[in-house]
Amino acid sequence: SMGQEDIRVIADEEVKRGEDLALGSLEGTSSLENIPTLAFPSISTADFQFDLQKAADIIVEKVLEFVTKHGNARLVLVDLSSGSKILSLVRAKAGEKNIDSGKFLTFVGDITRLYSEGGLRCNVIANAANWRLKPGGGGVNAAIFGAAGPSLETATMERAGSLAPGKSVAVPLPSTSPLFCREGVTHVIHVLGPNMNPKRPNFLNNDYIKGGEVLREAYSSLFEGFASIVR
Ligand code: AR6
Repeated sequence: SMGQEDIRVIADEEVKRGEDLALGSLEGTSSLENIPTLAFPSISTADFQFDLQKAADIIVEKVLEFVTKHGNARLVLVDLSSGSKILSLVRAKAGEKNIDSGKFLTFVGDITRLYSEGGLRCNVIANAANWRLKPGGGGVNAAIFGAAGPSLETATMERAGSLAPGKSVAVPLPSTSPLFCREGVTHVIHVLGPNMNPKRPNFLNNDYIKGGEVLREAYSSLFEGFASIVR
């Protein structure tokens, strides 16, 4: 089942539902629900086979950079299972760096059902895309294109025909898309991460110097894209 896995113990869902009046004294409680939020999957760490430890370091580095710079926005790293290795690694590293748990959390659930099944409002979601920006191919890409319906493909093609590794493109969701109506998602940001899988295009052949650079660039591009949407 879906559940919050904050770095620290702040019961966001309780805060949101307002069940616990004592939490009402928390500063900014009522704004928590409306704070611009980006939900993102761990880019490149499944089908693209990027090393999890190295990816976790990069995620925490980039998240820290973002939360230090932007006051009124929140980032949520999502994965499907509570046994997710990348979520545990990131939680541990984020804890070490004392990242503000109101600005960054990890969450277990399907990124296409965060509000309807998890009660978590995210106005922007990121997709670990392929270079063609096409539906299918499995993973989170297939899930997002599937849940958004055909209008996402059309809207995406109006913005970009392809993506280079490390780059992203933000696509406004048509208001008819189920992701918009049901989940309250207004934008999908497609990101292309570095690929360490020999069976996929732009294979980096275990080059983690280049791979690390490209993954950092991917997160910078994603977070900047998010910042310019909510600015
Ligand atoms: N909700 C949340 N997280 C998910 C979901 C979901 N519905 N589905 C997968 N994840 P991957 P990559 C997590 O393989 O490694 C595609 O075929 C997953 O557990 O989707 O960047 C594209 O077309 C993992 O933590 O992306 C590309 O060709 C994370 O999302 C290629 O795979 C990313 O896993 C991209 O590979």
